[in-house]
Amino acid sequence: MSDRLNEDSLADLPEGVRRPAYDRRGVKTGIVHLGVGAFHRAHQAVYTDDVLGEDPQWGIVAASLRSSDTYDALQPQDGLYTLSVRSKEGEALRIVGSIRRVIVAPRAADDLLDAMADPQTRIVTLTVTEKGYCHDPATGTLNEDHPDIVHDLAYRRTPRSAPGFIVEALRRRRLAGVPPFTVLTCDNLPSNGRTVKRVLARFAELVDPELGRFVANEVPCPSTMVDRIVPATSDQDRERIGETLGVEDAWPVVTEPFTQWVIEDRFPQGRPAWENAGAEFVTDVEPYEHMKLRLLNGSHSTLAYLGYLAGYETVADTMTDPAFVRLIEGLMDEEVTPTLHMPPGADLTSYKRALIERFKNPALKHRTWQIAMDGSQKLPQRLLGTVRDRLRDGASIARLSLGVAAWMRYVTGIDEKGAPIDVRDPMAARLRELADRAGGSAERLASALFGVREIFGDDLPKDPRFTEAVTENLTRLYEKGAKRTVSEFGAD
Ligand code: CS2
Repeated sequence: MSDRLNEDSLADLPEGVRRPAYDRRGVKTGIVHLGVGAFHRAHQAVYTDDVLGEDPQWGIVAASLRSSDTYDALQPQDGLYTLSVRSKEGEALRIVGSIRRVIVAPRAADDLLDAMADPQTRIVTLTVTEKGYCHDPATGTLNEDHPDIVHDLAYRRTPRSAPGFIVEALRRRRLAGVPPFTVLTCDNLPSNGRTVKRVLARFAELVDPELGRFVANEVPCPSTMVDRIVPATSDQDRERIGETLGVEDAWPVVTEPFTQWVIEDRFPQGRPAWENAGAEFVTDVEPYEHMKLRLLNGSHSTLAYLGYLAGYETVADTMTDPAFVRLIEGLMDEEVTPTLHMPPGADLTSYKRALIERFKNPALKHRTWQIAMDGSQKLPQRLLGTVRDRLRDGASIARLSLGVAAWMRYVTGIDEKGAPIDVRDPMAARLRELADRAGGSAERLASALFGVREIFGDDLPKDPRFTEAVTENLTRLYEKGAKRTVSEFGAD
C-alpha cells in the first residue's frame, strides 16, 4: 500500500472516511477553475463532488495562477485531498475527487488556454480573491495601469491575470465558432457577476472593440454568494489528518460544518445540478450577497483588526472576550441589519445567531492576521457600503467607524507594543508611507488615508459625519488601545 493518499491507497482508508462514490475514470472535464486555493477545495469542488455520480461530465481542471504548491502536492495524489469538517463535536473526514488535474498557469499558459477553449468546458469558475480582478475597489472598474493588465494586453498568449486568461480563451472560442463558457465568480465582491463582467468587457474592448461588445452582450456572468469559513491549513492539521487516514495527505483543507452557495440561474451552456448538493438557485443574488458581505465579512474584518491589535491570535480567541461579542452583536443588529432588504421568509435573527456560534467555533484556528490581509480590497464592500447607506438614512455609524479606524491603526505596520505587523496588502507600501508621514498623529493619519480614493471614493472623505467618527475612534485606539476601547464601547 502506498504511504500517500492517491487512487491506490483509496480502498484501504479507514471506514468512516467518505470517498468518491463514482468511478473517477469516467469523469470528463466540464469546468475550468482559476485559483485553486483552500476555499475552492472546501466549497465548489465539494458541491461538484456530490453530483458527479449523477452526471460525470462536470469534472474540474483547476489552475493556480501563481505558485506551484497545489500542483506539487496534488499531482502525486491523483488530485485527491481530504476535506476535514471540524466543530466542537469532533472531526469528519472525506476524500474529494472532483479535481481531475491541476495546471500551474505561469509555466503552462498554453495548456490552460487549451482547456478553457475546449468546447467540453462550459463553465469557468473563479476564486482569485478580491485583488485578482485587477479592479479599482471603490468603483469596480478595471485598473488599466495594473502591471498584470499592462502585461496581458501586450502578451496575449501568456497572460498572468484572470481577466487576461478569460478574455484570450473567449477570443479563441469565438474564432473557432464555439459558444462562450459561463463565467462564475465565487469571490466576495459586491455584485460579483456584474463586476467581473465589467472588468472582462473593458479588458476585451482594449484588445478589440468588437470583442468588447461580444463579451458585454454574449458572455453570461451570473452572480453568486459563497460562504464557508476555511482557515489556512496548518502543519498540525496535516499531521492529525495523516494519522487518522493512515497515509500522508500533503494538502488537506479544514473547514466548518456550515456551507452556503446562492447562484443566479443563468447557464445557457448547461450546469451541474448543484441544487442536489444544497446550492440555492435564485433570480437575484443581491440581497443574500449584502447579507453575507455586510454581516459575516464586515464583522470578520472588524474582529480581525481589533482582535489582532488586542493581542488575540484567532477569531475564536477574540470571541472569548464578551466585550467583543457585544460589539459584534451591536454592529450586526443596530448598524447592518437596518440596511438589508431580504426576501420574505429569510430569517436574519437565526442567521446572526448562527454567525456568532460560527465565529466561536474553537476547532477552527482562523488567524486574525489572515483575515486582516488585503483590507484595501475588502473595506469597500464589507464596511463602506453599509456606511453609505447609514449616512443616507441619517443613522449612527459608531461601530462601523471603529472597524475602519482599526484598519487604519493596523496598516501603520506597528502594533500597540511597538512591534512590527506583517501587513499583507497590494497597497501596503503606499499605506505605510502615508502612516510614516503622519508620525503617530491620529488626525493626520486619518486624513492621509481618507485621501486614498481607490478605497474611500470621492464622497466619504467629504462627509464630516464619517471623517469625524473615524478620527475619534482612531484617537481612542491610540490613547487606550484596542482592548480597552472595545470594553468601554457602549458601556456608558
Ligand atoms: C474572511 C473570508 O479572510 C477573510 O477575509 O472574511 O474568507 C470568510 O471566511 C469567508 O468569506 C466565509 O465565507
